[in-house]
Amino acid sequence: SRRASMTAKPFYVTTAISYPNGAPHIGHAYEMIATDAIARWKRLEGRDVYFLTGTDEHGIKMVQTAAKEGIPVRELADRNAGEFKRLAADLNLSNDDFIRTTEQRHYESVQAIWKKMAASHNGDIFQSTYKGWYSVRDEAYFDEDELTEKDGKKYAPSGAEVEWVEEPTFFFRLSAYQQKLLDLYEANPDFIAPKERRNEIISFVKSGLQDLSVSRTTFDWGVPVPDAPGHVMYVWVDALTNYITGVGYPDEQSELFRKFWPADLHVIGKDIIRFHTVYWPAFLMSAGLPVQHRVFAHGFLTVDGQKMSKSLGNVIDPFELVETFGADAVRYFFLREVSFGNDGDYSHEKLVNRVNADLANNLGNLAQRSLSMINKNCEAKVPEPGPLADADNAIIAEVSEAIAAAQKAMDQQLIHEATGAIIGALSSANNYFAGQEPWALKKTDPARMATVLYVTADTVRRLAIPMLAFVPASAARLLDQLVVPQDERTLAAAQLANALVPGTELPAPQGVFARLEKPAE
Ligand code: ME8
Repeated sequence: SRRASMTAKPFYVTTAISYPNGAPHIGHAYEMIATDAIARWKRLEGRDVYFLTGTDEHGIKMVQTAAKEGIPVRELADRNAGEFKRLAADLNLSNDDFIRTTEQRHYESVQAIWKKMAASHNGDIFQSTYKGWYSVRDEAYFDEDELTEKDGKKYAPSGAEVEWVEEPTFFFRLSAYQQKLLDLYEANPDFIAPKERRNEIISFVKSGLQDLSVSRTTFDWGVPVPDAPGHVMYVWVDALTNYITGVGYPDEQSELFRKFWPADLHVIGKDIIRFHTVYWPAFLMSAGLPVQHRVFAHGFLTVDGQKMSKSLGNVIDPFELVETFGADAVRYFFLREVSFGNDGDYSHEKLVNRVNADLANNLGNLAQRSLSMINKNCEAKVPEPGPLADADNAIIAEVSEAIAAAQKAMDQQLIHEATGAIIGALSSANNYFAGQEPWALKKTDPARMATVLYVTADTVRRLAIPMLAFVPASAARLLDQLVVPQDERTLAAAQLANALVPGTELPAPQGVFARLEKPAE
């Protein structure tokens, strides 16, 4: 209700913003799915959620890819940003906004934070000289260890010759933030997750921080540095600032900003933790803005045990995956199969096995068997339960514990544990149903049959509610079959046993989870 949303505690969650220099791959899909599950779970908790995703469109890679394709860089950005938006829709994402860093609102935001950092009391932005090995053909700098040497000359990985270049650029005084960052990690033990990542970052910061070069003069596809013709920002000030642009910055008085900043959670991949847990809090402190609460770094996906790469030809197209298996199957597979925070592996076979075992056989079967018995034997109405037996109370208690365990897991973003807890309870519910043999009770004790069917249907209701976070479309169809009102699709309602109203007329049951066939190679 409106009143609830005005008083509910806000929760702001983001994905990384992806480079649209190519079409999205399953790594991108994975991050979107996991973040969406977290956002949906928080909504089920009753939190007032804002969920942002988007694209990071500036930088030299975009310029180079567009040149290779022979199209203007803006055209490349528009085309691929469109693909990322389409992926979000195909995966049934519940994002509240989609930000593109080429939007006017973002230019205003990045220039504003830059000015704040430049005006900070120790002058965090200053001009100096950036020195490095530069390839004119690649229009990029390379680290010494990326180069090969031949006949006294040095070459980039592309084969282009590099030269030593010194250009005037702006720097950010990151070195001034070492102690402040260490204090931040100390005061906020949950700032970086998983825990091992936290230790890595603390030792990195302890080893000393160098100032960062944050502008370039060698290309112009970026946000112009204020009052410095020829300089564009490079690239992390631009990229990271999307998280505040998305909630209205530089208008710090806007409703969105006041409600949602600082962000509760940035979900990112393990390759960009440093940027999110070192640079970003330092930029925010420099600009006098509150620092985000938490960063969770997920692992990387491989395919059939191998790194995804174009040359191996094993890049999985997430659009094809959704088309073949459906969004809920794809979502469920990644959420259940991969320990969130660890690397994971995709294979068609594992997806089919996992979805068939958990969704079709476990959840689907329980719903289908109980609902079709109700349809045939209870005039298609929620049956009237009699006194509860020990077996009934045991399954009711087990479901309560499973939902509580899932909540505890989701509080730490342990999504695979949360799904595991729900599926475990479903499996027990199947055993309960099989053990009570309601089909046999039909003749011997119809009142007891009604009780078993009631308890089973209510169990399906209670477990379908948390599943809304993971398989939103199918879980909603299940709840529709039980005629559960929209405002009772909350975790609080899931924790109330026996809430199905006896006598409620139910529609004819329909299968919700079809068994998947392994696709032909
Ligand atoms: O890093 N498995 O963009 P990006 C799992 N624009 N996750 C993966 C992955 C894989 N194989 N490959 C990439 C960027 N990712 C920057 C971010 S944020 C202010 C700027 C994840 O398109 C990656 O870790 O390379 C990152 O979180 C996201 O996908 C976008 O990666």
